[in-house]
Amino acid sequence: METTLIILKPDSVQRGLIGQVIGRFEAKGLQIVGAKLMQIHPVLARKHYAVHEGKPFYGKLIRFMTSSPVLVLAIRGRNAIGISRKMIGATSGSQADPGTIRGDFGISDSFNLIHGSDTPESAKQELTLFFTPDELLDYDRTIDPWVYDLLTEQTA
Ligand code: 3AN
Repeated sequence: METTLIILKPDSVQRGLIGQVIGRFEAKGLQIVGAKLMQIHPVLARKHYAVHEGKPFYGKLIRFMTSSPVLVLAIRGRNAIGISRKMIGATSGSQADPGTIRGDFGISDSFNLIHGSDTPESAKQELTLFFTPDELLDYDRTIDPWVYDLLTEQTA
């Protein structure tokens, strides 16, 4: 099982898209193990996007991410990182394939609705930035045998 950090960015919240986006992750079978609506402080935004410091779009990116509340999610499942990246689509709304979140809901190349961690290492680091350990909840779901095809010897 992997846990990944998803941020529904200010444009998702302002455009009233958060319900539809969360619904896609739920419908896929991924489990929400953490969620909070928050206004990102510039210090946190700069830590989260440290790899982009110095790039031409960096200042605008920090202003965008701190301009209005975001919904931060921790999402868990088998291959959750790769699956959620595929569901999110290419960085630019104008290039993202139909069927992806960015491809279906966005046009802008910088206001691109959603962030998802891209590797297990970045997921671990980003989850630590946005959630305390007690904000990530371990709980069983009765649907999991149906989501993951968990037939046992007894039931097969
Ligand atoms: P992704 O979110 O697809 O992994 P990253 O991590 O390369 O994309 O970029 C982080 C964020 O920086 C993007 N979500 C986008 O908001 C912004 N960004 C990246 N590249 C550009 C660009 N060329 N012009 C404007 N904004 C960009």
